[in-house]
Amino acid sequence: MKRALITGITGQDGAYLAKLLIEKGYKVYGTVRRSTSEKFVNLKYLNIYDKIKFYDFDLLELSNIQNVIKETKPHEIYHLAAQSFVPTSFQVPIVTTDINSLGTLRILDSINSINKKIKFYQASTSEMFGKVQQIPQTEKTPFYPRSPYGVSKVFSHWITVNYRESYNIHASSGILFNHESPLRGGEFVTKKITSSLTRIKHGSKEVLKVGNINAKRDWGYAGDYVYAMWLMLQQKNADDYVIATGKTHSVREFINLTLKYLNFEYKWVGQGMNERVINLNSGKTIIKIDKEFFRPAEVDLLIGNPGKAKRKLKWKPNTSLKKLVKLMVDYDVSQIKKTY
Ligand code: NAP
Ligand code: G4F
Repeated sequence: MKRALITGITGQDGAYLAKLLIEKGYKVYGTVRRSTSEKFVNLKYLNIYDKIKFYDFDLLELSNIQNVIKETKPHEIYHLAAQSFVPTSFQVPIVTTDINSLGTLRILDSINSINKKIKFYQASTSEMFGKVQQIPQTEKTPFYPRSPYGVSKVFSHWITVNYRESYNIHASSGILFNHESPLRGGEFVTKKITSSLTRIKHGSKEVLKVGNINAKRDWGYAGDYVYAMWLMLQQKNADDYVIATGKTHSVREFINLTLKYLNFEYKWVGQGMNERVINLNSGKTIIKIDKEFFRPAEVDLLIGNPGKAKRKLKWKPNTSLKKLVKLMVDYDVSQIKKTY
């Protein structure tokens, strides 16, 4: 039986990847940071909580990382744990760097000293392209990160390449563009939009406040993207791959798709910071722009070219943005119905 260790199993990707690996017959071990609040909602939602063995784990603690690797003896490590929210990285840049950059190095160095045969997946990101130097972005596009998060991930990306080349470790980086799902964290823009507009549709009086609605992202579905992670570790040679849809849409377009799917009759009015969305049935403002959600430096446009992954991994995205919005809103509606 193959054994996989997933760091960050309580997050969005960790849940979908654990489900995929369990279906493939793996024994799955998951790392969890202790906290007082419930962490296992995603795993319980996917009905896999009972099938995973959990280990207390923090990326800041080298001996803890080494002990978990020694105890679980994994064939594959999927390193997904990170401080993954870009705005928070501006607030806590040093902690973000310790977790994301040194955390990755701690795992790679542990692999190098404990068992070089363990295959390693690094969760790299399109945020590394930042102020993009090429459109669309490929594995060869130079990085120009625009946040402490992006910078921290450039380090973890290159240290993965370095351990592969220096020590012959099967270490691959997936440069994944934004991917979303019903299990996406609530502060990321897609989930914030679908959950808030769903609540408003069901009677909430709240106003959805957003930042830069002109930013464009290449959004895919997390369920499709975790399959690419697994494929990377099944290749003879480790390598780096862009995983993306090849299409880009603005936050405004994402809002429009959600409003339409929820059957709102609505109108955008005003300009710039005063732009807002009016619900034509109630006459009320339901979406506003708020400067609180703008970033010190923005990534204006991301669009990836997944050509290499298509050719070498035979991977392709299967979920359109419209379908993704439907998946997310349907889940949000089901949660509201469950509550009442
Ligand atoms: P996520 O939902 O934010 O999950 C992050 C996970 O990391 C959580 O399980 C979290 O645990 C854990 N974690 C955070 N700090 C830790 C620490 N100090 N020690 C141990 N665990 C820690 O992220 P995701 O969307 O699933 O993304 C997975 C990975 O892919 C991340 O590395 C992210 O940066 C990267 N990525 C994501 C995207 C995307 O669009 N989703 C795109 C490219 C790359 P808690 O539950 O305790 O917080
Ligand atoms: O959903 P976001 O917070 O995701 P962001 O910053 O692109 O980062 C995500 O994707 C990366 C891959 O490129 C991952 F590496 C990273 O871990 C994370 O998963 O913001 C998307 C865009 C930004 O341009 C932001 O300025 O939406 C814009 N935005 C506009 N209003 C907002 C809001 N973002 C958030 N979170 N909240 C808003 O109200």
